[in-house]
Formats: sequence, structure tokens, C-alpha cells
Amino acid sequence: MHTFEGRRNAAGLRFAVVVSRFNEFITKPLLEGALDAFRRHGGADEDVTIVWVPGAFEQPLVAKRLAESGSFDAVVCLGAVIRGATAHFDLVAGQSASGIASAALDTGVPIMNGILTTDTIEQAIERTGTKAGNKGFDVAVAAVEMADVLRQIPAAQGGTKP
Ligand code: INI
Repeated sequence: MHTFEGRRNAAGLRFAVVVSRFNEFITKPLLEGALDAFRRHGGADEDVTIVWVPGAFEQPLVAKRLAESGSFDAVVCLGAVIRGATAHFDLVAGQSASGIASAALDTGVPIMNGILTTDTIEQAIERTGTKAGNKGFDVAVAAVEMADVLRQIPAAQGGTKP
């Protein structure tokens, strides 16, 4: 029996974080949460690259470019789409999520979806370090795990070489 499970050790791993300026009062705490997660799991600040983009809609293109560069073990996307008064909420949220998923499958690099999609501002605030934790922290930990598990899976089974 062969079992692979990602370790939560970021030492030596390189990450890119794509973060939206739209709803910056939400995305800044998400970024802080992600950086906190990398540090708490042994990552080094110099191994983290941050790229700011206008909004969730732009995330997939930039995440894909970063993944294709071969310079990162995982990419983390951080943003917030809040339904509120946004008529095109479904369009922005849907395109962002499907673009992020496609970019990961196309490049073979883990690209984590840390784009909050909430009905209200309150729900978004709850996910940025208040009562529902910090989604940025959570997706960064998932990025560490994914980068490690892909390193473990032998190349013939679709993983990257250790
Ligand atoms: N971008 C977001 O990241 N969150 C939103 O809630 C949002 N709303 O509400 O429209 C949003 N729109 C901007 C979009 O992501 C693009 O930046 C814009 O359409 C330019 O392409």
C-alpha cells in the first residue's frame, strides 16, 4: 500500500500570492493571514512573492502566468466578491473560480482559491480573522500541503520530481 499525504512544512517552498485591490479592507487581512501561515509553518519571507491585481476577475490570468514561470511550488489567490449591491456577482465569482481551477489543471501547479464569495460584508469580515477564522491562513496551509504532496508523488503517477 502506498499512501501520500502532504506535510505542513513550508521550509524551502516558494509561493506566489495574488491579491485583489477590490474590497481591499477584506483582502489585506486575508494577505496577512496567508503570510502568517507561511511563517508559522517554517516558510521564509524571501520565498514569498506578492502580486496585486485589480479584482477577482483578473486573478486567473496572473495566477497562470506565475504558475507557468516554474518559480513557484504553489500559487495562492486572495480576493473577495461580495453580493451586496453587485449585479454581476455571479459572473465575477464564477469566472474567477473556474479560471483558477483551469489554470491549476493547465499548469500542473497548485493554485489555491482563496476568493471569498459572500452575500454580505459581515460574512466576509467573519472570514478575515474574526469568528470564522481567516480564509487566507487556511488556503496558505492548503498550499503548503499541496506543494508537498505533489513533490512526493512519483513523476510517473503525475507528480513533480522530489
Ligand atoms: N471584483 C472583486 O474582486 N470583487 C467584487 O466584489 C467585484 N464586484 O463587486 O464587482 C469585483 N469586480 C471587479 C472585477 O473583478 C474586475 O476587476 C473588473 O471587472 C475589471 O475587469
